[in-house]
Amino acid sequence: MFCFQCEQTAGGTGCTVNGVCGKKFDTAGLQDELTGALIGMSLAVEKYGPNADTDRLMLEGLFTTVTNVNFDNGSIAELTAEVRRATAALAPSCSHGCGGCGGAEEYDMKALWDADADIRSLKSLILFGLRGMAAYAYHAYVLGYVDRKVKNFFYEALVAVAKEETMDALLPLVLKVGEVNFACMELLDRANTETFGKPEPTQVSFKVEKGPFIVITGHDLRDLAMLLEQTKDKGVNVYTHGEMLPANAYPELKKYPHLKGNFGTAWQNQQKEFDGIPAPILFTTNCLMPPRPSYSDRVFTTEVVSFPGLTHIGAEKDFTPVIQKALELGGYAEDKEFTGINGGKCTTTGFGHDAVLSVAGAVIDAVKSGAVKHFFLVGGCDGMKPGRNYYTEFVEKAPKDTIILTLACGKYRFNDLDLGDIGGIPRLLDMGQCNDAYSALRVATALADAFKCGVNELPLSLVLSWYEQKAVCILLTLLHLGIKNILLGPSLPAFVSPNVLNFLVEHYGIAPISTPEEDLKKLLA
Ligand code: SF4
Ligand code: SF3
Repeated sequence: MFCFQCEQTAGGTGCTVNGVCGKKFDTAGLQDELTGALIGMSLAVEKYGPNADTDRLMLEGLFTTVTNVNFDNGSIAELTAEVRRATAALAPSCSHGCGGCGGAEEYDMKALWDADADIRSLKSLILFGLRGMAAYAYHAYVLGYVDRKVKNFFYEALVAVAKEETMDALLPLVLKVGEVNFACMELLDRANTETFGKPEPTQVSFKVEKGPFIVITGHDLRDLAMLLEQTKDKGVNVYTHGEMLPANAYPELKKYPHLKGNFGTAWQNQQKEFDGIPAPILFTTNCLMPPRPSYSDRVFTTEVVSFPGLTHIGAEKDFTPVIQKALELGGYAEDKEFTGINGGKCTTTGFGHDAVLSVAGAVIDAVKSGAVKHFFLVGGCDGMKPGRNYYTEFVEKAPKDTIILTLACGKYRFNDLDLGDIGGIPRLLDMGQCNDAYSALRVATALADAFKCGVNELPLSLVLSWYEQKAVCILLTLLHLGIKNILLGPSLPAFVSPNVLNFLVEHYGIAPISTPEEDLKKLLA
């Protein structure tokens, strides 16, 4: 196997025996085969045009290969077979006479992994960015939202992965992934806010009340909505986990009184946190870690998430087995207090672009009067590396006249800290999930307009953490928008070759994080 798509890749270069994430070598092979089949399907679509089946399979297929989503060989092989059937259906007769290839050869992923370092790097940036973007497009799609430009770009970019062999051809496409991902995040923002209302600043407790409960994790708000509806009046409470936390701020979700709060912290702590809780856990997206035997009978998956031996809730979305499990386990006998990693008992979320821009006047005045000196966007994915404490320290050490915007699961490093406020504006503003990077960009653009300058001229610095492929597409969006001097950690991606890195440093001033003290000094200079 070869896989180097995430930050915890073996030795910082690539997983070759089994994945550090728990993905087995045969599963990696099947994911490569699936990706090769999707590229083949794109080549056929180039000739014959897409249809509803190929559109859906493109999103499901790419999303399935995102880190910590699908470990189940059976479901991956079945999806690949579906992709092949859809491809064949595009062109019943082909030049080879095989009748099953849609007139296009599947792509052998070995050609990518063995390519020249720079070509491999650029193609990986495109492919991994597409995988992350597919997850966002998928969440919008299940809510009935599709953007033609986004939808068609998946095919176009995968064709380029198969056909283009020069840096000149691939480099613009890398940035185009960022451009299209901006449209995709905008689409998902619209899908979420038009369906569930505009997020409102909401305090979220970490306490678990006595009685049966369900923990739901991942990014899919629609799954949470359906679970809340099905658990209504059943005496079962629901707690968010991980990237589901911001769901507590959406009016159409928080209206359910049995959506009680948030359990646990970021994904990498799940094996410890889920062990021993008297409740089932439902995974709607990444990040699933191989469950320990001590709690695997309580873990359920849905959508493209799958793990051998776990109960999967299919498209009919009947959550009865999860609800039954919650009733059977019964929850805690008494209310139980939990805390965030710094000992805080609650957090506040819901500072999406509408909430922040509704107080834009106050924010602008605070900057003009000097009460607010600088904004930091400290966000992204969390992960295992001990060096990720950097982000906690950075936020703790940021001067009191600075505001921290945050998003995605990296915020669990500091979202229970009480940072106080500046003239009524909270110093820590949780904008939501990783896809809500869209909100951060909307706010940054609005501030730039108000101060009649570019985003790079604002007193704003981006200090990002990455782990999986959604972070890749977001980073590409930031580059597409011309945002400079981003600090990235805890380590730089293995799939960025030295030449490509030089390009990013020269044109965008990207740099690795160093120490909180040094970085703060540099950014505030
Ligand atoms: Fe390794 Fe990450 Fe790939 Fe898993 S997803 S196999 S940890 S590089
Ligand atoms: Fe976290 Fe997995 Fe990336 Fe949506 S849940 S940010 S790591």
